Amino acid sequence: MSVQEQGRAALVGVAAGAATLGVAELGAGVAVRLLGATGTPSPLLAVAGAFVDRTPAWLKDWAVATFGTADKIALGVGMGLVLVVVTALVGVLGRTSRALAVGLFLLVGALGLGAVLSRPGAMPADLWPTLAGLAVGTAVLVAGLGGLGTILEEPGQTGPVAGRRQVVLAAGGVGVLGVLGIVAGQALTRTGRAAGAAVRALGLPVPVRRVQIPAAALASVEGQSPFVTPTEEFYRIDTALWVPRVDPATWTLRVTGLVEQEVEIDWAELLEQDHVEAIVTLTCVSNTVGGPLVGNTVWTGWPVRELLARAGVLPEADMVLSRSADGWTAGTPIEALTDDRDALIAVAMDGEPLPPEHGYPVRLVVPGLYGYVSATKWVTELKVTRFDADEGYWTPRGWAERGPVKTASRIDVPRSEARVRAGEVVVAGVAWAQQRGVDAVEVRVDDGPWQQAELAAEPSIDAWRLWSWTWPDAATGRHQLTVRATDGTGETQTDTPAAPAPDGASGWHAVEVTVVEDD
Ligand SMILES: Nc1nc2c(c(=O)[nH]1)N[C@H]1C(S)=C(S)[C@@H](COP(=O)(O)O)O[C@H]1N2
Ligand SMILES: [Mo]
Repeated sequence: MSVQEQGRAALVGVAAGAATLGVAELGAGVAVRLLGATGTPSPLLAVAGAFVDRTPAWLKDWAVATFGTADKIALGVGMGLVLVVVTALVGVLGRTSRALAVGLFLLVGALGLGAVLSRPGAMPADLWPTLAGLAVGTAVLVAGLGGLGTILEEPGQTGPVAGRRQVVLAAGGVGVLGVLGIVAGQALTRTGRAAGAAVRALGLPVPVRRVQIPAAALASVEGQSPFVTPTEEFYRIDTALWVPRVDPATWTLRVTGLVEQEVEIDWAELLEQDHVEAIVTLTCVSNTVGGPLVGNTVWTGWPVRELLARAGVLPEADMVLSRSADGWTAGTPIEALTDDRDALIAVAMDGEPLPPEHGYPVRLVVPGLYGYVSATKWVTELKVTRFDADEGYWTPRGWAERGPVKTASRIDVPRSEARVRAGEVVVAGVAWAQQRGVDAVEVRVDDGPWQQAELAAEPSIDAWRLWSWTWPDAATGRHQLTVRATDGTGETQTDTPAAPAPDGASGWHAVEVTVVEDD
């Protein structure tokens, strides 16, 4: 088989794949938008979701480290490449055996169907878009291979043949249509899943306790993180490939498990409770030393302990497994939700309803714990249970059962690899030790002595603390600046480096700068 023939056959395979997904994704968009599908009828999103769920910790770390919050885009590109290669192979195989090609094609389709069925909230009806896609795709494959095959069987053929060119053109056209279908279907699905402005206009509770942020807590240095992270810049981490659309009108939160009585509240009831404001810094366990997966804001919510008290927690319970609308779970030690810290059933951040990607309409925020064991977005259930009976989503995937936040500090300015002018150089950043507070921050130039940084006010031990230090006499050349914090219990951050897995990174943040002549 010539390279050219192989190329044509590969094109037919890819066109069949594109046709399948074009029909399936368009159908999925219709299923989500018009038919109220609760699962994941999109085979692309279902396969991606199933893949993410099975991602080992090291791969997740690598993906976050390499692509940051673009990890989902990277996953999409990767899946696209794999699909092109596999369908091209199907096409080439079809030149030898049409039956084998169709068999392999349907096998890949079956994986998609399995993925759709495995997603949270899946119903058999979620399968029809993929089935319809497979029917169309198989027809394209058989017709395309047939077209090429007939031509091949004509004896003594040499130059270009009109029929063959027609097959190639048709396959190309089908491929383009398929890609358009995929794009349109995904757009339908995703916008359908994001909470619209209409449902967001439902109003917020008036907190019975407000926080005051003193001016002395705010940033004083340009380039330093603002004390309150703007919501649109707040990091986002979750396993959701589309943002779950949760309608407050039908949302409820149930307390189940080891309780005296099960309790369920709806949105209207939640808004009637006594909400409070709390400044809490949220951190991801995947954050590397000096990394960006941390943000601070004012949360508004109803204390979790009050809801748990209504249900009556049984004495043997030691964990709450919170579950989100998309099936994700976190296992939180019961004491973190029942002691007097501001563990909230939160409905607002920075005075606004939660954006869809941060958990609209309701999420948990628990000071002192990494997000993966506490900060369930789109929360719908609190199952009171035991660590020896249940585990949160990330625990069987290589992350620790418990995730208290480690004391950390970060240099925001100067940035790593910055060029700064000799003389006075302002060094500034943030430090956090939720539940313990930050008592000191020190900065060191190269191997010099530790110098005390100036600390901004600390309106809450659960919020990060801004700090700055003026390097009085920066001399030309390359230098390293290192920071370390001491928490409210007097313990200084360890310099022993640790990777994020299994329970959070440790080590001191350092940046390299080049000091240039002052002119
Ligand atoms: N439903 C759901 N909630 C979730 C997660 C998730 O994957 N699904 N990830 C958690 C993790 S690991 C973190 S760090 C925080 C991040 O919250 P944010 O995206 O609002 O910053 O959400 C937590 N809540
Ligand atoms: Mo996280």
